[in-house]
Amino acid sequence: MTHAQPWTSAVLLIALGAALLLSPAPARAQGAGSCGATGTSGGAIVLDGQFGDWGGQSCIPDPADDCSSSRADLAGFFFATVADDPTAYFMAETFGGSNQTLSLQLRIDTNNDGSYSSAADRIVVVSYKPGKNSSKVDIDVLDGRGEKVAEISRDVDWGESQADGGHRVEWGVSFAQLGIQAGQTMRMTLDSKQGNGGGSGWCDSSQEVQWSPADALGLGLLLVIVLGVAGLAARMRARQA
Ligand SMILES: [Ca+2]
Ligand SMILES: [Ca+2]
Ligand SMILES: [Ca+2]
Repeated sequence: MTHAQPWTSAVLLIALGAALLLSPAPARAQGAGSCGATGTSGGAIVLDGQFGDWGGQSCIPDPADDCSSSRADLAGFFFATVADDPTAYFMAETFGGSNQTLSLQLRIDTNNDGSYSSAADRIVVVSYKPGKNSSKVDIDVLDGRGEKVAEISRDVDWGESQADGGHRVEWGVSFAQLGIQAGQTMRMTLDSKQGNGGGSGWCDSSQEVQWSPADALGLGLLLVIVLGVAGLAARMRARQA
């Protein structure tokens, strides 16, 4: 019964290829640099107002003194994905810690066509108010025309308290809320200003970056693919027998 052997080899080859394709790989970013580790690179990003999880993640450093408000003067814009988690994570750091509200808008050209203003594009609006020992962070997602897509948070403690410096905030947006598939290339820019939001008067902006967030599809899907291929091989063998 030698005719079964090529199928066995084919299944093994396809399974190996799938394993290689699906193995965790860092999301690609063009133009990203290092802003200096804020901790040890540990894999998972946890939205908890603690920032050690951002060490070693991709980052766009931003110069000092390019905005009249040190509170809104961006120092770094970080972004990351985590294996098996279809979420894009972000973190902003400013030079001046403060009890003042920091407003941010993350503009995302999701379809990478050079325009940020279509229904496919997204604007993530962040309001970060440090309290004495905690913080209040509100996050909303709009489309590129300003129509609301999702409310992500109200009054969550995802920023540094005044006691901890009051100059870093983290958040996450699911791929579904962004309207993207894993691995899709998009462009993005982060704008900042002191005080409450609104669509104008931004003080500082990060350099534009191109990013392909990927969640490195997990073992579950790999197993489904391998079982599917094995099932097909078995049916073909049965047909040939
Ligand atoms: Ca964290
Ligand atoms: Ca700056
Ligand atoms: Ca666009």
